Amino acid sequence: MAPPDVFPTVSVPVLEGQEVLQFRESVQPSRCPAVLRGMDLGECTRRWADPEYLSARVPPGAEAKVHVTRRPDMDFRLKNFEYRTMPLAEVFRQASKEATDGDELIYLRDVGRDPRGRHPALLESDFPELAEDFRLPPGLFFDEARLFSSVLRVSSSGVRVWTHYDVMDNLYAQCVGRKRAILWAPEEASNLYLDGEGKSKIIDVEKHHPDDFPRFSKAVRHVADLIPGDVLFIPALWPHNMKAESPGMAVNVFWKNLDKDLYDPKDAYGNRDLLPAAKADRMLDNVIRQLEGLPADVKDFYGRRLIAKLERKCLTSPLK
Ligand SMILES: O=C(O)CCC(=O)C(=O)O
Repeated sequence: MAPPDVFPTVSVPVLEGQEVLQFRESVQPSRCPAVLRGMDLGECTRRWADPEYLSARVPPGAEAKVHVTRRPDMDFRLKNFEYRTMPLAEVFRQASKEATDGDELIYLRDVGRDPRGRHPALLESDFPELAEDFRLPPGLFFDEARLFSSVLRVSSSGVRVWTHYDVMDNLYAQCVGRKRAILWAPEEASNLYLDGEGKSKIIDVEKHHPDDFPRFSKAVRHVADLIPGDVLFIPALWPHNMKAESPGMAVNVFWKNLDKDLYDPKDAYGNRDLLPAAKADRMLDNVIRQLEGLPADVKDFYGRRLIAKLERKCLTSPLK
């Protein structure tokens, strides 16, 4: 068997006890991920492992829209999954089963109760019966007035969520099961081949892709192995890829860590680019159009000059 592909890797620091209390003073300002271990998340860490408990808690007949796939590495472009509306009780039962190759796998990301998907998910209003079992110490991590969403996630073993970034700080609380999180610093952005929607084009992140994505191999990955009671701090703009190593449940909480006016008011998921960045991106399309009529070598020259200018004016460290 071929040896596994190896990437430059660092472990995400695991903080416990007093260190967790330093979140606002040192962890969040560092703009680096950290695992806050041994958090008291409420009854969820004990009760939610039991699908029968969960099924009995939610109202009879309650349904949810889930991703269903037979391929553990979900691919948002090839859409190797389907959206299916299922009874919640069945979601909990099916996701909790140990799956074998080719079985249907489930991934639920709560999208809120608004049928048009315009309102951010909130555990308290979307799943009030389950919200009683979950808590994060109020005020310890961020001012409550900055809360954006709290999202219930349910996952079959093996499901991997594609690499993407969000624009808000995020605490990912692992309630049941094990999860491996791979994160990349924002300065790796150009090595991750992000598309226009902030998702990486690379689905298989365990392999090198020398032909299609040559720069990917040098991107340094930060890895965290989460267990129940862990809370992973995912700073805004850190692309991340998450794999369920067992059936699992989590709640993740997004908050507006920057000036509220910077965020897109139509954003329901915490992943639309900040308004000035989205505007700059549209303006760049215009810049590109300006160069379009030029011969390829001339366009290449001016393209490189523009990149150098952006590097000089916008980056805090040189392009890697
Ligand atoms: O449920 C997962 O594993 C994905 C979580 C995630 O991508 C996020 O919190 O932004």
